Amino acid sequence: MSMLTFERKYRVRGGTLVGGDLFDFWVGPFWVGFFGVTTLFFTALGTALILFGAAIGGTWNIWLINIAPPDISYGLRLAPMHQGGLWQVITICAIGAFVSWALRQWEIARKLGMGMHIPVAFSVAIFAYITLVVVRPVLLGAWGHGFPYGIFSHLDWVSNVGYQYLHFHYNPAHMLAVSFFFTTVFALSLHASLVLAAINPGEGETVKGAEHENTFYRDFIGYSIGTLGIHRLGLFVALSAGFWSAVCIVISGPFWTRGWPEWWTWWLKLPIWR
Ligand code: 07D
Ligand code: 07D
Repeated sequence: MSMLTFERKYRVRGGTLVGGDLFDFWVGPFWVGFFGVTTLFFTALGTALILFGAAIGGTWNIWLINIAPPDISYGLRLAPMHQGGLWQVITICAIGAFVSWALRQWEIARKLGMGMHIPVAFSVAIFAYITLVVVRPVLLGAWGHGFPYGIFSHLDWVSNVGYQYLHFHYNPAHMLAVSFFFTTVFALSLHASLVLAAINPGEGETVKGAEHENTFYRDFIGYSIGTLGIHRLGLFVALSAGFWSAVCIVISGPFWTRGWPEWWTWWLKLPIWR
């Protein structure tokens, strides 16, 4: 595979957290690293186990393949392979692969002398996943509270768990998470349209830069957050969405067992109404 001209400059040793020089090399465009090897290991094993689960699950329909967690009666014990044990090992593989991936990002960022924003951002997604399949099940006392691995079956889980709390939209942390998701899309659409408007104008027009971008917003609403600022804001709203998602599900069950609409009765009980 051909190498881009600038790539050679950055293909230097160092920055590894584990393994020293051992895995400090490239295969084609990919840097390998110790955590590249562990990612590959966990991904291959996890995928093979999903295929095994599909083979014994009675359908090869991609939408219907389902690998369910153990029955609640197993509590926090290991279950037999065919009764949820497979889900437990796949969960270990998934966590192994995601964490390895984040550590690989960490090593590459170190190698290039960059900030740790990328692994930190990905860690928030991993945090949400671990909250769903480890933290909440442990707090509730059974692995059976994790979500099943299947395209449609995991949707059923979200719907069922949502209705267990009557009306999940009344969960205040879910409100925050949803609002942050919407804000993220809003921020990206404003940012992307502004950048395209400046650097990709009609044919024959001069390409514009940050000055035009900032001036557009100053003329328009009297304020421009700036080129660096919009990315800070974007990362903040995106990570907040993931963070409040994790909060909204971990409080459902371990800390609030009734319907979410009922949580709002604190408002009616305020002394100011008496
Ligand atoms: C676009 C980056 C690329 C990633 C993609 C996902 C697999 C799974 C597994 C056959 C934005 C690749 C998918 C490797 C194959 C098997 C066994 C990211 C992009 C394209 N969900 N979810 C989807 C996952 C949860 C929910 C689609 C994963 C929670 C709802 C895809 C996880 C809850 C809807 C998918 C996870 C939940 C979906 C598109 C892990 C709350 C949809 C995802 C590891 C968070 C949508 C049929 C996407 C859909 C959808 C994957 C967890 C809710 C299959 C890997 C339990 C309501 N989820 N999901 O574009 O169409 O993400 O479902 O936590 O409506 Mg989900
Ligand atoms: C967990 C994914 C982690 C992914 C990782 C990486 C690979 C590799 C490889 C592509 C967190 C995986 C990578 C596999 C792929 C290649 C090559 C992301 C995760 C580590 N809800 N709700 C949320 C909305 C309702 C309910 C979150 C909206 C109903 C429950 C978000 C609506 C009821 C749970 C959200 C709505 C209900 C949620 C999800 C609207 C059902 C959760 C985002 C408009 C009747 C979940 C932590 C998220 C949660 C969650 C949005 C409706 C129930 C805020 C917009 C009323 C039970 N909902 N919801 O968490 O918080 O991403 O999970 O109606 O558990 Mg909800």
